[in-house]
Amino acid sequence: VDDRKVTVDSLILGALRTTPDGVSGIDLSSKLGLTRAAVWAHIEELRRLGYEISASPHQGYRLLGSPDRLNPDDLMCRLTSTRFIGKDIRVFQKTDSTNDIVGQLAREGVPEGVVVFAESQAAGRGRLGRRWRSPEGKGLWFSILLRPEMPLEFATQCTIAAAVAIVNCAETILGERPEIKWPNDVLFDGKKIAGVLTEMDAELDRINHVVLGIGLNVNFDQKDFPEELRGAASSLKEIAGKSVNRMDLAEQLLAELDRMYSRVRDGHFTQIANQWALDCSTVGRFVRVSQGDTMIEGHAEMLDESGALLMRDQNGRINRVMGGEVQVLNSDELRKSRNTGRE
Ligand code: BT5
Repeated sequence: VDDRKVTVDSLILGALRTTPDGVSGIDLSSKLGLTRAAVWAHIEELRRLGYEISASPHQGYRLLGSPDRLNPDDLMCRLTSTRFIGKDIRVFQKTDSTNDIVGQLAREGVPEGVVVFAESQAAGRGRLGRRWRSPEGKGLWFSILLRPEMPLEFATQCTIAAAVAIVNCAETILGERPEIKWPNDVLFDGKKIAGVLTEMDAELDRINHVVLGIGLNVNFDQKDFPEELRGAASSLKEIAGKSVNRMDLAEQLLAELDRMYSRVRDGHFTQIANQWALDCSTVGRFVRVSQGDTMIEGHAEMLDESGALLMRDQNGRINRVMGGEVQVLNSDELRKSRNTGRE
């Protein structure tokens, strides 16, 4: 039994996409159990949404072009074989934060895998109350509801899995792998192109749900970034030198997130952790991690099985770090830090 939320528009778009040479009105109406007039009405509705669909007596309906707008029905018809993610997809034109919407859905008991996109967010959030800039049409701003049956410390695995999925997907477009800055930043040439915000609701030792929020910069030019991000942020378009189709990207990214999350669920996090370690610019460096008022310095050794960063301090002790702000130390800072340690 498949519990996907499939609509008529989704079935029509699916038929148009699988038969690019055209599908007849009769075929569509018998397949969907609708009158030909009803099929026509749906086609008209899709056209109003910006889908370019030709209709001719010979070739029937043909899909000639799609708009640069996220469409849940279109995404649903493309993602037919995911295991967990994307069986229910919703798109908002504008919202405060997709993480809040998914959090709300989670409390209402919606099953895992629901994905909420927004074309723009008025109050997109980063960690620690920071802002995430999410202007209309420039990126993929979305959140996914997960309900992993795992102890709460494993929520970090979801964040790590998401970061690796973003890097895998970006590589297919850029031909090169971006780097990961622990735990949640994806950078290219030192500029941030994506971030992950993981929020969870848990009891003592059980995760109720995880909201995985992802922001990926797609079609920004440098001038589209607000002043404070210029030079510090980049986008796939800037790096690739051409616009990227957001719907194709969303399809690929959700499929990749589903593959990575399936590994987490199946207990194969180690595979992801190994890939992560290769991509991560934090591992193998001397770093400073700040968590509020406390600060830990040391050599970032590796991830443990729950996704925490293992750091060796000057005395050789291993510290397990679950979150915080990482800064890679340069040689000056390193010398200073060693001297302070000796006092
Ligand atoms: C993150 O936080 O990187 C997590 C971002 C998650 C955003 C998604 S969008 C969908 C979902 N709904 C939400 O409300 N959030 C999630 P953090 O590591 O705290 O980084 C935040 C910092 O990144 C900011 O302080 C800025 O310096 C920078 N920043 C803000 N917007 C950016 C952008 N579009 N591109 C690159 N950097 C940005």
